Amino acid sequence: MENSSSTYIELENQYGAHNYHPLPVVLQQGLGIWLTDVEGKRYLDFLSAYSAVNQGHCHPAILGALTEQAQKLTLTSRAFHNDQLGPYESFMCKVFGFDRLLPMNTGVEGGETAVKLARKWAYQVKGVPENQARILFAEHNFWGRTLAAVSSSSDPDSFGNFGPFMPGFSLIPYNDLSALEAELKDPNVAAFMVEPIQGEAGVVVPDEGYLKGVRALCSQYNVLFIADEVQTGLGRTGKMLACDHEGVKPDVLILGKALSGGVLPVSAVLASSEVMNTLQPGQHGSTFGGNPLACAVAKKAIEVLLDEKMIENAEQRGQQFRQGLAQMNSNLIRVIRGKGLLNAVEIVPFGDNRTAYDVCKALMKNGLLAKQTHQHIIRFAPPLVIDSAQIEQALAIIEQTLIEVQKPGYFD
Ligand code: IF1
Repeated sequence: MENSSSTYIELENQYGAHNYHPLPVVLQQGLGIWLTDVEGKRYLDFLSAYSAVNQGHCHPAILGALTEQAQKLTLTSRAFHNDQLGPYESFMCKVFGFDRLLPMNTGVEGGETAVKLARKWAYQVKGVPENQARILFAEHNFWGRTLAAVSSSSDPDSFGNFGPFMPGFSLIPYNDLSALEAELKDPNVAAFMVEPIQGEAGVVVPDEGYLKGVRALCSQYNVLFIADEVQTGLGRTGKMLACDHEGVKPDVLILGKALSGGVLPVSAVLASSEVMNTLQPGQHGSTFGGNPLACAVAKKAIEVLLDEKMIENAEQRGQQFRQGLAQMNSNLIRVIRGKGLLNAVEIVPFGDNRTAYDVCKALMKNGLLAKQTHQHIIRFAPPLVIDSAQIEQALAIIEQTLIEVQKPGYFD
């Protein structure tokens, strides 16, 4: 007899760090937009592993690239060349329009790399005095869990009791160009690192024109515009990059998550030669960065995104999803926002202070997996391969669930 969900959960409780509070579901299989738990129950995945599975779970072509390369060569370290890295770098630079790419593994390593590049560029190109370089971040940003990342966080859950923090980091309000310009007047500012849409903050979409304004101000004050597209990139918002909605090109682009289709950790930083060549051999890197397996998988993950028109589908399905939510006229839905298939709903507190987590548990019971971010916001982000009928199926589950949770005795 297969172990039950509770058996697996108990093992994690007993032997694992408690650094997460997952929904009580134990998944065993994934294909496309579908996940199956150990009891054989199927779910629509509306989290996509925080946008790491844009191409759908276990995409056959991506798995094909993985298994083919895995039989040949997985890792050489960068002490030697391999036959996958150069073609991958060339492909990526052409797709995204940059001179050079630095391969890393996790998204936060991409962020760390971008920050180090910005400091190097500040000292060696802009002429900022040594150890005086400043980097600006937006309040409510999220770019990972390293000490540098949490040093730029405004969320006590992220930085609490992890001090002392990285010096030279400053926070400014998101979506506020005058606050940005006020800081940019300081000639020691090296860069402004920002998410084109803030994911963890609750899918916060800035005003139309904000990104254009960031681009113009960073150019005017000779400051690097670093776009963290780890979550918003690779088709998630209905364009290849969220920056594309305003036609702006950052100086440094950070990619991760769906860069591998959720198959293994792959991240990348793309920039001009002026920025990238501030790094000389031996000044940055990683054991697995640029490994042949990751390069083969990432190249295929981008190819399927393009060949299967997933980006266009994200735009169409996202509009359908937001319209469907609006037509529900549910008294629990306060706000609907998002672009493409990165959407969020703010839930009005109900019952005896029931929150988004309670709604997510109820959605799980009805066969849809989503996750709250902060107390009253639910993020809905299915794989970009979802079709129109499946969007309707998801909307029906959401509508039914929002009615059920308000029935007397539902939570008894
Ligand atoms: C967790 C959040 C999302 C990211 C952006 C960089 C990274 C992330 C915009 C770092 C990672 C993940 C981390 C994961 C949960 C998830 C998350 F809830 F934490 F905030 F998506 F919103 N830039 N986000 O969203 O990439 O190093 O993780 O590969 O830490 O719980 P990573």
